[in-house]
Amino acid sequence: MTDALHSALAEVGAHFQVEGEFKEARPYGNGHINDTYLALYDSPYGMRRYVHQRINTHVFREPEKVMENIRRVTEHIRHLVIADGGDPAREVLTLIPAHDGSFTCRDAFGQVWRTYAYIDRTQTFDVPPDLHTVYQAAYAFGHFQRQLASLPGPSLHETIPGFHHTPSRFEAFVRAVEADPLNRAARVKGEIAFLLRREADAPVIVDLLEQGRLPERATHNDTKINNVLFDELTGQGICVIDLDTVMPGSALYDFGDMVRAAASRSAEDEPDASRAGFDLALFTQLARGYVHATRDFLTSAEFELLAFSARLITYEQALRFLTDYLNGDVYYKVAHPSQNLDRARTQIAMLAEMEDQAGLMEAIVERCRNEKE
Ligand code: ADP
Ligand code: GN1
Ligand code: MG
Repeated sequence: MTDALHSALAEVGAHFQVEGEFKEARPYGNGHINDTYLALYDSPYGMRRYVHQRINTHVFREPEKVMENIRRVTEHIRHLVIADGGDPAREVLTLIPAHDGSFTCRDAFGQVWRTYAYIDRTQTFDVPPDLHTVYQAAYAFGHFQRQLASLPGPSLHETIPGFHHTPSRFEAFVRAVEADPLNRAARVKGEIAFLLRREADAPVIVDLLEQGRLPERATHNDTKINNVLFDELTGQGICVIDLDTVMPGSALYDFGDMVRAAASRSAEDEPDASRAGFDLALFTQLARGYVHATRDFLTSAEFELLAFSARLITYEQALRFLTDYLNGDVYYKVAHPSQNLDRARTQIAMLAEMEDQAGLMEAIVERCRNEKE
């Protein structure tokens, strides 16, 4: 850890009601938006670990609304876990208050930070190691959805307006193609044409939501597998994390994004697109885990669109990554100039394979609905 990072994080930590004395911190996780650090504190009762996160306020313009959503959601889940005889220290995130009683602080540069208790003896995976883990992740996201189904009103804040409004994502993509500020469009004509051809898919879910034919729910909206903590001993998916985008939406986008992220044959940014693609065996476990956790409360309309939702969100992510590539990498963190293009290409490869296997995907979802756990 550099001296600058050490003192910056020590200063951040001093704002929060942490136990012990700051020892060290290191960057943690692989998020594309916020900056996450694992910090160690020396207390008379042993080492204490906390997660300090700098919230990206270009993306989350109103961090106080993000924090109010997270506070409401974590409190609600904590009550459910306790009522269920579970462990509230492990099955839900614990926000650590600042000394002023709020849940954020600002550092010397005006950046906004929050702190969570670190949940020990857990692990996360960017790429799932086996089918059991995939089943567990899907079950955990389905269970999370069930927990939020009883969240008392009012509706959560919309922390990023139009986050999964696919038609708006399509329009932003078209604007980026037209503006082409870095003259990158000529290099990706095939990808652009592929995405333009699928415009008709974009409004399917938002239209049904608007017509009241799909229910609006409190949803997670960023269901990557690395947003589930797995118990190191049992391998069980015990806690859903990364709650910045919890807001009103469709369960379908959660299922779809989980499939996009976890049923992939490659890393999201695999540079060799020929290695990217969609894995039906992984999809089967995701469908099983999710359906087993949700089958008594999702509507038939939702079940019927589960397989389609995986294609739709993969399409949406391809639009978003290619938009950012064309715009000059202004949204997602990138480690090199073609990373957003690599990400877009893996999504396109997955989407093409999902389209070829659409019938099989539908049949798998249907079988999961009828099978016993
Ligand atoms: P990002 O927005 O950067 O993805 P996350 O909240 O998902 O931020 O955190 C990044 C990573 O840090 C996670 O994938 C997980 O490995 C780890 N992590 C975050 N919070 C905790 C926690 N409370 N306990 C244990 N690990 C955590
Ligand atoms: C971002 O922060 P992270 O890495 O969990 C993005 C998601 C994308 C994802 C793609 C707020 O999530 O929507 O699906 O990257 N989060 C935001 O990997 O835009
Ligand atoms: Mg995350």
